[in-house]
Amino acid sequence: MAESTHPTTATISVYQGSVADYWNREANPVNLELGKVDGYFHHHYGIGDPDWSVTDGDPERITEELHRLETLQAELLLDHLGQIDPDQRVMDAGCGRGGSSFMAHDRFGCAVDGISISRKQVDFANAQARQREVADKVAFHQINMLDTGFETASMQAIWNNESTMYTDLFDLFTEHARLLARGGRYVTITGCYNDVYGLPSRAVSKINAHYICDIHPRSGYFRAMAANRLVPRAVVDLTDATLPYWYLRAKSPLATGIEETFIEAYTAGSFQYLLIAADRV
Ligand code: GPP
Ligand code: MG
Repeated sequence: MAESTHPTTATISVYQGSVADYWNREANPVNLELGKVDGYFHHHYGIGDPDWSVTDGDPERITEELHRLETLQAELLLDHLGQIDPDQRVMDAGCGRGGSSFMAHDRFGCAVDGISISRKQVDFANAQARQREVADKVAFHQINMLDTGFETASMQAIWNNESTMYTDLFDLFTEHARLLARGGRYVTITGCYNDVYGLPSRAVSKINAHYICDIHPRSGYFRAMAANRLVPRAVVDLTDATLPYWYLRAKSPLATGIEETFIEAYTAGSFQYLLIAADRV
C-alpha cells in the first residue's frame, strides 16, 4: 500500500497520546548510534553471547556488539514467521524506526506495512524506505495497531517486536486475528512478568514507569491468544539469552540507566523475555 493512501489515523486515547509523545521525543544515543552501524534502526533488545573483548578497547566496539545482538534478536523473530512469498504481505506492529521491517523485506522480498503511533518514527522509517529504494514494497503508517483499517485477512504474518506492552492484549489479538489470513503466523518477542513470582515486582514496575508501558503477565498472552484463534506453536524463554546483552549494555557509555533494573528483574525471576509464535486457525 502506498504511503499516501494509508487508512485513517484511528482516534487515540489519552494514554496512547502519551506513548506517541514519548516516541516523538525519543532520541536515545543507544538507539541512534547503534542504528548508524549499518542503517538498521532497532527498538528492541538483544540476545546471544557477546564478544567480551570489546569492553577492553574503543567504546565504539561495544556499540557495534550491542547492535549485532539486537540484530540477532530480530533474525530469531523472523525465523519463526515461516514461509513468506514475495507476493505476500506482512505487518510489523509497533515498527519503531523500521529495522525489523527492512530485515523482513530483505529476507522474503514481500510487502511490509510497518505501523507506529509516532509520527516521527513513521517519517523516519519512510525516509529510510525511499533511501533504500524499497518504498513501493515497504511502507510505514501512523496508525493505531488496535484499529488499523487494513483489509480483513490481508496479512500472511504479523509480529510485535517488544510492543505488546503498550496495548490491551485482547484488543490487540482481536485485530491481529482479523488481519491474518487463515494459516498465517503471529510472532511476538516480549518482556512479561512471571506468574510464578506473583504480581509485578518493583523492578517490573520501574520498567513500566520508564517506558510508560504496562507489562503483561505471561499467562495473559495465552488467554488472549486462545480467545482469538491464535494457537501457540513455539514458546521460547529467552531470559538467559538476553541477560548478557544487559550486562554488556551496562558497560556502554550509551547506557540509559535502566540496565540494572532489567538485570534485577531477570535475575530475581519476576520478569521473563519470551518469544511466542502462533498459527492463525
Ligand atoms: C525497547 O525500545 C523496547 C521498549 C521500550 C518496549 C518495552 C519493552 C520491554 C521488554 C519491557 P528502545 O530500544 O527504544 O529502548 P532503549 O531506548 O532503552 O534502548
Ligand atoms: Mg534500544
